[in-house]
Amino acid sequence: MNGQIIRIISDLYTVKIDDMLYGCRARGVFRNKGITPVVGDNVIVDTDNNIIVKILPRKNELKRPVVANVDYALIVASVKEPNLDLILLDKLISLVTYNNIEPIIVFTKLDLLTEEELANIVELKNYYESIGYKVFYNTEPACIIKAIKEKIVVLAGQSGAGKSTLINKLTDKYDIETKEISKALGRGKHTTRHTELYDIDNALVADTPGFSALDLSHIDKDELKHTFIEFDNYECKYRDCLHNKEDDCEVKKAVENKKILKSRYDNYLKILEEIK
Ligand SMILES: Nc1nc2c(ncn2[C@@H]2O[C@H](COP(=O)(O)OP(=O)(O)O)[C@@H](O)[C@H]2O)c(=O)[nH]1
Ligand SMILES: [Mg+2]
Ligand SMILES: [Zn+2]
Repeated sequence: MNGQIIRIISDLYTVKIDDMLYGCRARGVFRNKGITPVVGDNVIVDTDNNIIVKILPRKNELKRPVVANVDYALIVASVKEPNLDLILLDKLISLVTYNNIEPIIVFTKLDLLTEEELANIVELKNYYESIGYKVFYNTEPACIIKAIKEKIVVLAGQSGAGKSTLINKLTDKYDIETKEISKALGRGKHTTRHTELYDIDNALVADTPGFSALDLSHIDKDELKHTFIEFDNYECKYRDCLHNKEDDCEVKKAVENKKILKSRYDNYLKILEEIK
């Protein structure tokens, strides 16, 4: 039968099959081949003997924490303290998209904004939603819980953005340590020391995934443009157009016509320059 590994304690694997949990061992053959089943793996289980007999191909795999088949990344972006960092946001969106993970944007600390600043955030939210992303505020935990139900989720975002606070808003099961942000630096201290998977309404959520290095260098410049999903709506004169110096670039025209958000395009060019 088909199931998914949701917990591993030493060599005991908890596999969820339909809505039942099975305590399983893994077949010795995996060890010989150097394959280790990880949380998130879709597996085939011999339910007569409670043995995992096969690991199905992974759509992605994170090294820290070790988890496979991540569905969503909750990209937590504070709008103040630390200030909204749109290039970081767009980088994270690209990075997770490249890894076959769907981004969900969560803005935090809206309570620290003036009304005028708030209007800008609403506009940004509308834009990211218009290109197909789910966008929430951290003040709507019920909507976030609904969106991630039964999925494997990682949290990403700057230190001090409010990731641990968000988990505490989503569930009262854990009470994760959060820290005052350092006023001197205007940014958070590193408060998350260890990684763990939190079970939130049957969603598995990992704090601090291995994206902190923000290494986009393995992304090819021809692949980067497809991670800016709205660019794919335009057909340029040249099929290999990088939307940079080429003429008859429909993406550049769309930026001029305000169909594409200027900051998205500027951030694309910056990232393109970084990976070249
Ligand atoms: N005013 C305000 N403060 C917040 C909000 N979310 C988090 N914080 C504060 O920001 C600081 C850093 O939050 P934390 O969850 O530890 O950030 P992490 O490093 O991303 O896990 C803490 O002092 C939190 O209390 C929010 O929505 N509004
Ligand atoms: Mg934290
Ligand atoms: Zn183009």
